[in-house]
Amino acid sequence: MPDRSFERILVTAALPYANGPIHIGHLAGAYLPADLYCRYQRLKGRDLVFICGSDEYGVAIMVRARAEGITPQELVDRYHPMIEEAFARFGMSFDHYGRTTSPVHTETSQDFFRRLAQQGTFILKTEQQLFDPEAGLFLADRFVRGTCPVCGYEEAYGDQCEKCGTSLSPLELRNPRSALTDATPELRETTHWYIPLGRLQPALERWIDTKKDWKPNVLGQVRSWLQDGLKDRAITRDVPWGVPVPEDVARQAGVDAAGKVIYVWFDAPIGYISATREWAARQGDPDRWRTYWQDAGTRLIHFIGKDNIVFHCLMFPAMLMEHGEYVLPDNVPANEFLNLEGQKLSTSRGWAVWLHEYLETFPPDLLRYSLATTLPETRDADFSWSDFQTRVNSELADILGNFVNRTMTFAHRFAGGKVPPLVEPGEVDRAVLAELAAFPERIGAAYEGFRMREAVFETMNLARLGNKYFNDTEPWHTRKTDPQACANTIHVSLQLCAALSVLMEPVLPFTAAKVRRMLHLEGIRASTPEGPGTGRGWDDAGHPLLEAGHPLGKPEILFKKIADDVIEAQVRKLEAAAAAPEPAYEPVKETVTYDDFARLDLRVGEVKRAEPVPKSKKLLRLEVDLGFETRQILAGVAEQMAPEALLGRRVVVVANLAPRKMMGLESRGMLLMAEDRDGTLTPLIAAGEPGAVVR
Ligand code: B3M
Ligand code: ZN
Repeated sequence: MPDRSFERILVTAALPYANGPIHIGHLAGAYLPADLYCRYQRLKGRDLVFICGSDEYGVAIMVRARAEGITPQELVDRYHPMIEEAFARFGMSFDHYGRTTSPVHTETSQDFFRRLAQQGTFILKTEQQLFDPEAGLFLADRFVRGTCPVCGYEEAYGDQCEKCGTSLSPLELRNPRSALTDATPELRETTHWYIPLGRLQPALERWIDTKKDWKPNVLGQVRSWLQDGLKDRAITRDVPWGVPVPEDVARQAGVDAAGKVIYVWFDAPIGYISATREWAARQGDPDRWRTYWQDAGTRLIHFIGKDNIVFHCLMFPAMLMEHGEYVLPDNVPANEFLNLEGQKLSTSRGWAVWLHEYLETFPPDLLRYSLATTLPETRDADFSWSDFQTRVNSELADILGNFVNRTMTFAHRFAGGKVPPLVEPGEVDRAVLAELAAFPERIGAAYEGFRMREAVFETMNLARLGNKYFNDTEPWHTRKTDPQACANTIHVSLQLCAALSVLMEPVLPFTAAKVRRMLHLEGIRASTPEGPGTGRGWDDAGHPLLEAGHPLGKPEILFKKIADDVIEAQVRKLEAAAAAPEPAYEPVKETVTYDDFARLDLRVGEVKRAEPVPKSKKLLRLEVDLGFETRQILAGVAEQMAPEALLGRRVVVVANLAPRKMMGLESRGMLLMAEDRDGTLTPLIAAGEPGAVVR
């Protein structure tokens, strides 16, 4: 723990991109450790706000939306609620889960940008950049591919060659081509705002030098960035998806703001601030966010994965420093990566365990526990299904579940379902109670130091202690030979169960609630924002929580053991997803002459209306503007595509196809679509005016 005193804690967990569901890699990197920490701190009685939300801008979102034939907004509208729901079912205890397409976020990031622009932080640079004439877009970041000038790899990205690792700028690529349309890009002039990280480096260095308690893996990366020397970074982009550059700022700079947006890594961390503002407004105290962001008594902590270190340890702090009214992060306990069954996670290869799928089969606590024991805190770690099974069966069931169950069973059979009084406790009884007293602080110190694995191991040690005590005092003998000793064993064991129900709460919140129900233990402070913020909490768990005579509820089984075939099914599912055979390419058809081809009349058309055909599962009814006329066209794609995916799009139409009747409607033409080997359909998006001839 840092020696500086603090009055409140603001915790953030990286905003996940809303371009896919959450998997165990995300959970192990940022979310689970953040949740363990926050639940612990709330039980400690600390004033804490826990913020997260969906990151909805950026190139990754655009590329994914394009691949699915939908708009970026449609994409994030699909994944944001899905992610939020999976997090909730997993027990993530956010005070607020926001999203960066919210109006509050637009305003907050524009205000931030404006303030830095007006005080002269930024530099404006006009440069030649690659422009895709077909898509009508500047090709930022990963939108360009080409040949690496260093190793000759032909699929290098505009910012990096993945073969040799060289970091590149798009202009260095040989034979560049657009990753969107495959067109050869042209050079065009464009102006952008830059944050002068070079100039800010000395201030950042002085600040980083005070961070002696940061994790070595984090400091190592930060030092190496600093050693290489920070480069000024463009913080605006010419893409159609993002927070617009404020018009007044652009006007003052003499730049046309049209089509310019704020770079996603500039707006995303501001998303933490916007979400805190939304939270404050919901609390009915709209200015309260300032206390957490702007009062020096705040301890700000960012939980992230290692790929986000530079942004949270250098870029965002530089922005906050320049703004001047914000606290800076106190710690950034970034984790390394989690592998799966010995291999790197790969969402494209299907080598991942998806949270929403996991939750269909198993309770959340089992994954929370098994992941918490294998978090990649100092180096990459591995999750395997067999390890998951061992953790559940040999630790949760055999140690924790067993201890609680035998205690409850004895209390019902031999103590009348009540807490028996502790009378003339023996040496062993007193020794165990003394040991218990040290647990809250020992486990707490591990949480404070971001050593979550250790914290969880120490928690389980309390259950281990309980089992050992139960075995050593042999209540199954003493109930006949020395009833008072037996009652004392039951009393002390019940106290350990009660303490466990508090101390296990960060990692096993659902199980903890179950144990407290069994014990009829009430008046415990909540580890979530919803429950009571007062009551007995973390430190009280070191002392007996139950009074003699307190009536107990029914014992329930806490953990069911997982059978081998259930685990084997999970492994097979994973392997099947990863080994799905490459489907064959369709063979090329018989050769045709140019004249055969030329008989086809292909035109650009704009889809003016798109709607399902009543009673038809397959058909969409489209009205397509061909310039010289508007046609009704029926497309058999309703099962693969929402009407909105086509609406407003310029597409390629076969204009001289003989009309056909379907479901009593006439179809006059056909849309050209690309069909991937897996059956995915993508409309051929055309440029040019409606009616333009395609040849
Ligand atoms: N969405 C990147 C990621 O998920 C990014 C984090 C933003 S935190 C402000 O890895
Ligand atoms: Zn290379």
